[in-house]
Amino acid sequence: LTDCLRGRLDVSNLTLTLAGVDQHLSVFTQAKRIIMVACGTSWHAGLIAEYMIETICRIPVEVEYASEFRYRDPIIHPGDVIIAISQSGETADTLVAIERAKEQGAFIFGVVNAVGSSIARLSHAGAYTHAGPEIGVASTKAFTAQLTVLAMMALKIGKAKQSISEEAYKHYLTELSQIPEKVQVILSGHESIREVAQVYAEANNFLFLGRGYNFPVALEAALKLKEVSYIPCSGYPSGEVKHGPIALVDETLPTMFIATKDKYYDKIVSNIQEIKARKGKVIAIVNPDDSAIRGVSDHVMEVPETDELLAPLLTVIPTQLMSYYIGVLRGLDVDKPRNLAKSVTV
Ligand code: F1P
Repeated sequence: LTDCLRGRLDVSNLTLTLAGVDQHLSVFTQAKRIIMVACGTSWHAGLIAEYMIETICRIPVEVEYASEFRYRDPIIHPGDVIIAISQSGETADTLVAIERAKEQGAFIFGVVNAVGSSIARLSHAGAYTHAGPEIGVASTKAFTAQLTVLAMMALKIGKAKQSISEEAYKHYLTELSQIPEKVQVILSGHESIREVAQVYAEANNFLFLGRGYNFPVALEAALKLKEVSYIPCSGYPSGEVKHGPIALVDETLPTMFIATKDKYYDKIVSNIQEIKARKGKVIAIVNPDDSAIRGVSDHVMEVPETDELLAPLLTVIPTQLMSYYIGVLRGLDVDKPRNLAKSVTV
């Protein structure tokens, strides 16, 4: 996990990375359906990719936990495209799930970090994420690398399908090329994230909320904190909070809102007010020019502005750093959390 501080996104690698998409472009443009299959952090990347691909390519996407998919009897049509996402490339659940789908005629595309791994070899084609080795068990820079590759895939397919305009395509590319320096800005502000972590290091519970592209980031933030601090925590879409989780809120519960500017901004402000009205503590991830959310939150963490489709690449980083600092402050080995393995091969 300490790799998070050293990790960089190398957008320049993507021409090489996406050769597998170029070679099979018609498979993607003609796909009636894409199914993401993955576990853990990689599954969260799949959820964000669902939003990206449906927005840019207008292809229906389903996102399946491989650990369920392999044990049920899913309907696979020949011509379905399965995107298997895995850092290690060795996760047994994902491997078995794609074996089954392949037998039924699906086209398998692996988005994998480990070169030559089992999932890469079983796939018809793929894109390596080139994140470098993850030192810690909990996945961090692999996640941002997966998102980058999946965003580039969506753009390539959308351009070929003409489901986005040339202007929108260029806009996303420009935004993407600026992500590495924006990541750097967030990393250099890590001291203020540590200060917030210090306030909540002894918390007994944590809630993470987000809407749209930031909803899967809330899920990933909850998973990361759970993995490295053992604090029970959960992530939900912000709009779900009134359907149950609000019962947890009192003055001891910290709630983190992933609340960068998007079309749901006003809704998020009222979600925060609902938590504050029940005396909950609120930490919000916001853009620098934000004022409304800043005014109703106990703490804010800033991330530079980008298009909402790419926001997860930035908003996840303060959540990773907060988990890291809370784990360290609790005296835990954040690189080797108890009961977890880097590759779950059974
Ligand atoms: C999936 C995963 C990781 C998690 C942990 C256990 O691995 O759930 O997301 O951090 O290491 O495995 P992978 O298929 O992406 O290698």
